[in-house]
Order: sequence, then structure tokens, then C-alpha cells
Amino acid sequence: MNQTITNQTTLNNVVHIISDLHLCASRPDLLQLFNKYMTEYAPESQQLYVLGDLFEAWIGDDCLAPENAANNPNAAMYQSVIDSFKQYAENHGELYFMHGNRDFLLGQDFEKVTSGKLLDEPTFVNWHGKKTALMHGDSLCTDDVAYQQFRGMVRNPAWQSEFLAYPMAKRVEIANSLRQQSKQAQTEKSNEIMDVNHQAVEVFFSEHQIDCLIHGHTHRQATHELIVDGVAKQRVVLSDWGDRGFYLAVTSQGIS
Ligand code: LP5
Ligand code: MN
Repeated sequence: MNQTITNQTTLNNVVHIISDLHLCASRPDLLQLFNKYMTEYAPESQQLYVLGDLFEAWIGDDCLAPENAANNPNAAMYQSVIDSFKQYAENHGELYFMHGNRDFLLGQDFEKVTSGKLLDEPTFVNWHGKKTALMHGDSLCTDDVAYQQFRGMVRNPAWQSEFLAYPMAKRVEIANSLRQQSKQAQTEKSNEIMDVNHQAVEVFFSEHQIDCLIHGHTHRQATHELIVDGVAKQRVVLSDWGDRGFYLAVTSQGIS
């Protein structure tokens, strides 16, 4: 499904974009960076976009229910993240989320508690006269055939309903097992296979007549200049978070 946000940016508008934070209870340093970002940097923006993999794994919004939070080591981290987002949405700007391959089960309850809005992928925006597409990025990694098959399976609503019907403990077990299988599978894949496919990127630019594409997932931060149909285009790749946080700022001056 495609979605277009029609609001145009005004001259002084500042948009922030983050992705691939992979927040989890075992990385308090990441939560600390996130808190710093949300209090010191995010308030400079009027719109904040989170382009997927905010969390290391999200096994369903019902993990927020009090009866499930009691045994969940991530519960305090979730609450802290939710509080920061809600504070941003209530006092600073519009908040948007997109699903990543780790947190595609984020749903309406998460939207409600954060006062954010989940976007379809891709979403198209018009920022300072440039038609820009926003994606997580995994769907462009078409050479990774095993992953695309896996993606097709776990994005199937029937599969998701079945998964969400399991008790929390079993879901945690399945998610851990998927992570292990994914790590193992990646040892057998080349870096090229796990990057975006350049032809898929060009087709995407051409089909949607966009000037710019912004995505995460590959963790290969860069600004790629390319020519499609004889016209100059830009593909901006976000960085994941680690020792340092990372955000893109889109202003009338460009992307930094
Ligand atoms: O995640 P990352 O960045 O390390 O690697 C990704 C691809 N891997 C994944 C899998 C996730 O890491 C698993 C975590 C999911 C947590 C969510 C829990 C909710 C699950 C709910 C289900 C409805 O996305 C990796 C790519 C890499 O990016 C680069 O693009 O290569 O892809 C893989 O490694 C996938 C393997 O190639 C195939 C995995 C086979 C798993 C088979 C599962 C069988 C079904 C089991 C059902 C219980
Ligand atoms: Mn990802």
C-alpha cells in the first residue's frame, strides 16, 4: 500500500528522521542516547519520522498490557520510550512510524499510547519541492531471496494472527529462534546480497517519479547520487545507532 502525505513543508520547517535504533533492555546505553536525542535534539523539529527497527524485536502490542508487562524485562524501557514520544507529540510536533523487519507488529495500541501515526510503506512526501519516498529499505534487498521469502511469510496477516495468539513466553521463544536463524543465515550471505539491489532502486525511482529516497535497514549510511531516466536523484541511507545516535534533518537548506 502506498501513502502520500500532502502537507508541504514551509520555509522554516525542520523534519527529523531516525531508524534502526534496535532498542532493548540489554542495551541501556541505547536508551540513554535515545533519551538525550528526544530531550536535546528532537524538539528542534516539527515532524519526527521513525523509519523502522526502533526496537530490537516487537512481539505484539499486548506486551504493553499490565498483566504482560510484569514479567517483561523490556517493560520499563518501553514505558520510557512511549513517554518520550508522547511528550514530543503533545508539545513539539507530528510523530510518524514505519515498520521495520524487527518491529512490523507495532500496531494501533502503540500508535495510541505514543500519539504517533503508523505509515504505510512506502510513504511519499513533498519536502521543499522534492518528491521524496520513505521506506525501511528491506524490500529493496531483492538479491536476498531467502530473506524475501521469510518476509513474505511473516508479513502475511494469517501468519501474524497465529503468532499473536500464542502466549507471550512462546512468542519470545519464537522471536529468539528467528534471531538465531537469521544470524546464522547471514554468515552465509555476502555483503552485496544484503544491500539494496540497484536495479530495484532504479525501477522504484522511475515508477514513482521521485527525486529522493530515504531509507534505513542496511546500516550503510551514505548519500548516493544517481541518474535515473537522465535526471539526477538522491538515495539517502540512514545509520543505525550504536556508540552514537544518528538523525537526519531535512530543512529548506537540504538534508544533513
Ligand atoms: O534482522 P537483521 O537486520 O539482523 O537481518 C535481517 C534479516 N533477518 C530478519 C529476521 C529477524 O532478525 C528476526 C527477528 C524478528 C523479531 C520479530 C518477532 C516477531 C515475529 C513475528 C512473526 C509474525 O529480518 C536477514 C537479512 C538481513 O536483514 C539483511 O537484509 O539477510 O534475513 C535473514 O537472515 C532471513 C534468513 O535468510 C531466512 C530465515 C529463515 C527463518 C526460517 C523460519 C521458519 C519459520 C519459523 C516459524 C516459527
Ligand atoms: Mn531492518
